[in-house]
Amino acid sequence: MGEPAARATELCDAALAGDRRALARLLTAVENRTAVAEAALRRLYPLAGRAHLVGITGPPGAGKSTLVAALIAEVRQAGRSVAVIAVDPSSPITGGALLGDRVRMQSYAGDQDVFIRSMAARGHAGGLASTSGAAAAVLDAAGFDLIFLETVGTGQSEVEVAAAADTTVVLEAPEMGDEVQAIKAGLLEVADLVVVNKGDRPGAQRTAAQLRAMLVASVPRNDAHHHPRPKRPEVLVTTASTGEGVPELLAALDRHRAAGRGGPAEAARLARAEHQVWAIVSDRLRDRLHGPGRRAVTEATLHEVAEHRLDPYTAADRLLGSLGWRD
Ligand SMILES: Nc1nc2c(ncn2[C@@H]2O[C@H](COP(=O)(O)OP(=O)(O)O)[C@@H](O)[C@H]2O)c(=O)[nH]1
Ligand SMILES: [Mg+2]
Repeated sequence: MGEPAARATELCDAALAGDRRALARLLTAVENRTAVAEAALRRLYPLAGRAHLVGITGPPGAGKSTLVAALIAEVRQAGRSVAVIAVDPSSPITGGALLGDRVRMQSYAGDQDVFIRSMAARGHAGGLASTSGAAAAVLDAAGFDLIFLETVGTGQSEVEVAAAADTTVVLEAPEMGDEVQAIKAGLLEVADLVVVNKGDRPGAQRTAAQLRAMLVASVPRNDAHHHPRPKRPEVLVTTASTGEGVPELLAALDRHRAAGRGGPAEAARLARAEHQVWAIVSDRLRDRLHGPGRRAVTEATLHEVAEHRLDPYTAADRLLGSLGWRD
């Protein structure tokens, strides 16, 4: 057994036995896409598939982190375990700016059934989705009942991360201005549940009513991941800072999960699997084509395309041919 495989076995054994430091190290390996991570995922993936993966996205400041904290409290009260992956460079959930959040999170310091991890939104296109998908698989294998993926709904890749979950929650806050209204349309398409947070603010109920009207007007359709979304999303109102509406939100998440068996959630899982496998296939192809012995030919071919001396289809055939691939 090679060095990375041995290290992976050691970390996996410890993480599965409940060692949270080993779990954190595995997630670091996943984030850095190391050989240890790959070996660990080969081992852990068959153990995953039981957790409910919930994406929470929305504009910055809508209250995602505060809501996640409130959901953690609710989930723990029900005796269930929960992990959070915050894919948000500005997320206060573990490292950041907002003292209130940090204080709230700290009350879980000794709780084995709460695990919080922030993840940098970096890497190549699709990298974020495959990294967070792999991180979710590790946490799933470690036995967490619920996994929340908090992403800021401004970039396409962040939205995709949340949309690849079993259940996608899009958070809005009342009267956030025109700029946010523009984001809204795109975000709503990926929503299984829409939550208007800051229910204590004036206009929350009106915003919820407007959103319900928008959703009635829009024809349900499949999103970028080809998830069938035949059901119009429910619109709920929460006040994350007091916990109001949070039990109802958790109940709605559970309902969506229960209703999704054999339906949209299955399709979401298939789309996620496809995305993960294709990301690995394309990484491997790229590595091979730029590896020793092939790099010069690959680069020369790319230059020919850039200079319009070769068309991209012929170039692709030639590169695949150089790997011995013929159809
Ligand atoms: N009034 C009110 N403020 C809230 C509520 N939820 C969050 N906030 C505040 O809104 C700000 C942004 O919250 P945060 O959770 O960091 O938003 P995120 O950027 O979406 O993660 C913070 O000052 C929170 O305390 C709420 O329900 N009501
Ligand atoms: Mg946040």
